Amino acid sequence: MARTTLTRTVLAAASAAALFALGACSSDAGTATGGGGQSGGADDGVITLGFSQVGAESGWRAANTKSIQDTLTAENGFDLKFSDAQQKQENQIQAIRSYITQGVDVIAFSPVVETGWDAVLEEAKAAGIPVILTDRAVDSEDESLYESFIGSDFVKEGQMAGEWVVDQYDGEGYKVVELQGTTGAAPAIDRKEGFEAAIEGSDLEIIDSQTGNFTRAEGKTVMEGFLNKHDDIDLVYAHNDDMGLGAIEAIEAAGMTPGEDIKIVTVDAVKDGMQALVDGKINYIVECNPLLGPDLAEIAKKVVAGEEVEKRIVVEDQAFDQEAAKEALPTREY
Ligand code: GZL
Repeated sequence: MARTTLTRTVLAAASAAALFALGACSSDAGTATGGGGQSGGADDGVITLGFSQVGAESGWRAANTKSIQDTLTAENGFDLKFSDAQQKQENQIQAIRSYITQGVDVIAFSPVVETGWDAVLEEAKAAGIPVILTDRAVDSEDESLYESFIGSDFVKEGQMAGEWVVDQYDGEGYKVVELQGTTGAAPAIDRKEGFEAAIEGSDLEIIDSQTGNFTRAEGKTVMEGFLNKHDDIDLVYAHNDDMGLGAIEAIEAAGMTPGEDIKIVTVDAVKDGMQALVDGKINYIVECNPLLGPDLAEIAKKVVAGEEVEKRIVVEDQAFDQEAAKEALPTREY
């Protein structure tokens, strides 16, 4: 069956020049006033934006960083200040405080975990600096602490993965092990929730679940542990391609054939994952589009201009089986 495609509503602009090509669909969001009534910075016409990135843990993150850096350029009216938090919340909080001290026009970040942000976001609000969330959400009760959240629906991604697994393997008594993303991160929490909801009522059973922190190395190590502990694993559900690729290494080192002896389902659809899918080592991938730069640039410009912005911009995702991956891989942007 060709790829199970939810209608893509985000035109993933390939370059900075495609700002106008945005089409991110908004979910049932209300709209926020841009910048909380800020007069808007950028007196010189240049928007100084401070961005705190999670880290460089995966192929997805590298593609996401490239999209942001390729779009928020001087030619596009931005002075981008970019920091890599190496997957540590304290580094992100430090970076955000630094941007506040510098008096940037806008702050944007992908929160490594959902909790622990209210204090620093209150400081940004007190300084009159609007904040935009990209990729991952915060669990703050106070939605006035940020102008907009641009990112995929991770629960739906988990559901899409689970629905495919049920469709393919229900009735075979499959034993599943789960490689979770970073503990406390929105995609890890939500992809787990969505997958479990989808397999509810089937005869598939999750017999083990542990974080591999979204990295290939940790995914391999955790999978090695699973293989030592269980002799009846039928399928791996990995919250991202990189951990799935690590699992492939562990399965092959154990003398088994990934994609056959042990099936693998992942999320992201970055090039390395899609190649493994074409090669039959992964069986299904749900995409999580990392090209958020154009959406961020558009929302930042609106916020600085004091225009209304959508509180929630949902990046729609698609999914790939092997046939769909063979068709899509040659023209993949990431
Ligand atoms: C998802 C993103 C996740 C990716 C991982 O939007 O936050 O973090 O799925 C990445 O590959 O490390």
